[in-house]
Amino acid sequence: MQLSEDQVAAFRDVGWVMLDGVFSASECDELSAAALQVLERPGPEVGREADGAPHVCWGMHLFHERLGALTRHPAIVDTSKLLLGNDVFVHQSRINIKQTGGSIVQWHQDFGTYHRVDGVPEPRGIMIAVFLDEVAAVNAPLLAVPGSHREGLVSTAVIDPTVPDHDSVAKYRFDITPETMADLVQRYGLEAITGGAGSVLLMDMTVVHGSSVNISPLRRLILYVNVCPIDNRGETYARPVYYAARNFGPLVSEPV
Ligand SMILES: O=C(O)CCC(=O)C(=O)O
Repeated sequence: MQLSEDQVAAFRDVGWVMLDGVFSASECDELSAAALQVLERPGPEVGREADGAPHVCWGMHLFHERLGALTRHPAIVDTSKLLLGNDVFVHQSRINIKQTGGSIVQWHQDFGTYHRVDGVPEPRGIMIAVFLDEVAAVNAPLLAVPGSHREGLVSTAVIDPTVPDHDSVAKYRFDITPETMADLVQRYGLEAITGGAGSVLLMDMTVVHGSSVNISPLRRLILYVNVCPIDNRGETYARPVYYAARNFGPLVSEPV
């Protein structure tokens, strides 16, 4: 799967590009079924809401063949190789299901944790989001600061031990302070990223993003595959394998 020149230019300029209609309805159903099965795992790889409902599973591609195969889909491999100029490996994957009334995701950069905790040297990598439901303004879309990848690492980010989700999702997340956020939004703006089920978002992993609570009854299931070029590997091995790769083997695209 190839990207047009305009799509490449949008990715470089804005920090992300949306690809519509990549997965069919039946593929979305298949991937959803696999994701829901994996979310039933009892282990520490699953993060939960206060009421115990799962809302994230890290390392999903390690736990289900169908989700492993997703990481070799041309929309993931060919596009990220083109944008990063090298072979790529999966640094981290995750399932994120926004439960109704569940948690928010504070403003952060994925690279913030990958660099500071996992020892990924450079801000080169892509967060790939596969939308399995329609993501609209009403069911807590990703919110992101266009152009914020140009800032590199936002230096004022901190791990906040007082946030309610500190024991799970926020333990390794460097939240961006309100002052920095206000400054970024004033200079760059802020956008909601919406798209139909089956669409794919390619986002520079240095873009500042987050999401608010889903107060709608509408499910919002997204699969994330975060890839880095093979010359930009985590060097600390500080976190379990479901958070940060040990396998740096290049992804090989499997024709669909
Ligand atoms: O899916 C979301 O709402 C946000 C997920 C996210 O930002 C992340 O896992 O890095």
